[in-house]
Amino acid sequence: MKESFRWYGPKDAVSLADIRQAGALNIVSALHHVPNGEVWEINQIKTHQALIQEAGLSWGVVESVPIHEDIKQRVGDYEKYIENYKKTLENLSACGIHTVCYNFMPVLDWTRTHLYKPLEDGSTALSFEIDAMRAFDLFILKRPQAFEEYSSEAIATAKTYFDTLTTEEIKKLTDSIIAGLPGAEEGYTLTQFNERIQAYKHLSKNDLHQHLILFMQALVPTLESTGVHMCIHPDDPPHPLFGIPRVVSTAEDLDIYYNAVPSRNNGLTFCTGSFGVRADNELLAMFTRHASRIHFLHFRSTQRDGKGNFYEANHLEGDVDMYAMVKAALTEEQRRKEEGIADWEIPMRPDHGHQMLDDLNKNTNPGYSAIGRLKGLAEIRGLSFGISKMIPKNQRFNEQNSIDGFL
Ligand code: DNO
Repeated sequence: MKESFRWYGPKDAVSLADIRQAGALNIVSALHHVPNGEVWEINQIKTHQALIQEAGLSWGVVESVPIHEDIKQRVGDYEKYIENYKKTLENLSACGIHTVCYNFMPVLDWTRTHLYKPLEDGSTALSFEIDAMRAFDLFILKRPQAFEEYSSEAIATAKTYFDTLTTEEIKKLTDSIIAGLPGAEEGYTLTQFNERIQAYKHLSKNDLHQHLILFMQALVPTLESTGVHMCIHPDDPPHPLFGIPRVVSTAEDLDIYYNAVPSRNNGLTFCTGSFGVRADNELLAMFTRHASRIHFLHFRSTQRDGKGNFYEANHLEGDVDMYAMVKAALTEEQRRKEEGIADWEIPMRPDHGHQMLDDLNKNTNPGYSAIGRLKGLAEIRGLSFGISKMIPKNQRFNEQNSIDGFL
C-alpha cells in the first residue's frame, strides 16, 4: 500500500515536514480555498503541488473535489457545475494527478456530535451519540418533520438528554454538527442549515441514486480519456440524517451504483470506519466484490454499541477486522501486479487518529492531529509488513493458500 497522509494546506497545524517524518511520502490534499463548483485552474494546482514537492513529497490523491449541491439535487446551474467538474479533472490530469476522492452526502459531509470524547487512557476521540443528534434535530434545529419521524420513546429520551445541556454545551453540539468538520468545505448557521435541508424534502432515495448515476455517467468519457479514477467516499455515518436519504451506505447501494456505471474509473474509496458503523455491512465481502475499483483506502476502526452510538477506536481495535482488511488490500495489489497493471499500489491513509500526548495541548483539526494518525500509520504499517512477510515468495497470495494457517 502506498502510505499516505492528509494535508489540509499551508494552514494545517501538521506540516509537510512533520508528515515527511511519519514516512508517508504520498500526500492527500485539496484546494480548500476554491469555492465549491468552481474550476481548479492549472496554475492553482501547480502552486499547491510545488509546495508538496519542495517538501520531498508528492501529491498523489485529491480529497476532495466537492460536488455542488445543485448537482446532487439536479437543480439550478447543475449542468454548468458538471462542466466545471470535468474541466477540473482535466486540469488535475494535466498536472499528473489521477486519483480523486469525493462524496455524495447531501448538505453535510462527515458528521460527529462530539469531537473530544475522553477515553480511559487520557486521549480523546471523535464520537457520534444518537441522543445528542436527535436532541439537536428536535430541540435545537427544531426541524418541522422531526417529531413525525422519531418514535415517542426516542423523542422522550432525546428530551431528557437535551434538558441536561448547558447553553455552552448546546453551542458546542451545534457547532460540532453544522459548523463544518475539517474538509467539509461548507458550514452553516441554523437558519441556513434548515433551508438546505428543506430543499431535499421532495427527493427520494431513488432520486438521489439517479442523480449520482447521471452525474457519473456524464463524467465517464472524461475519466476514461484522462485516466482519472474517481473514488466515492461512503456516507459517514452510513445512514440518513435529518430525514434526508444517503446512497453510499450499504453493499446494496454499491451494487446499484456500479451496476449502472461499471467503468473501472468509477472507483471506490474504501473507508473501513464509515462502512464499519453498520453491523449489517460485511466489510470483507464488500471489499472483495469491488476490489478492482478500489483506488484509495481510508483505514480506521469504529466501535459501535448496537444502539446507534459509535466512537473512533484504536486502528487495530474496534469493530473493524484490520488484519482482514490489510490482507485483502495486499491480495488485491498482488492480483494487479500479476495482471501487469502499472498503478497496482493502492494509496492508503490512516484516518482519524486520537488526540493524544503533546497534541492534547495543541489546536489541531479534529481527527487530524499528527500523533494519533502517526500511531495508526505505524500500526497498519507493521501489520502490513508482517502479513507480506508471511506470504511464501514464489506463491500466489490468494484465498487458496491463505496465510491464516500461520497464525
Ligand atoms: C473525513 C473524511 C471526509 C472525506 C469526504 C470525501 O474525515 O473522510 O471528509 O474527505 O467525505 O469527500
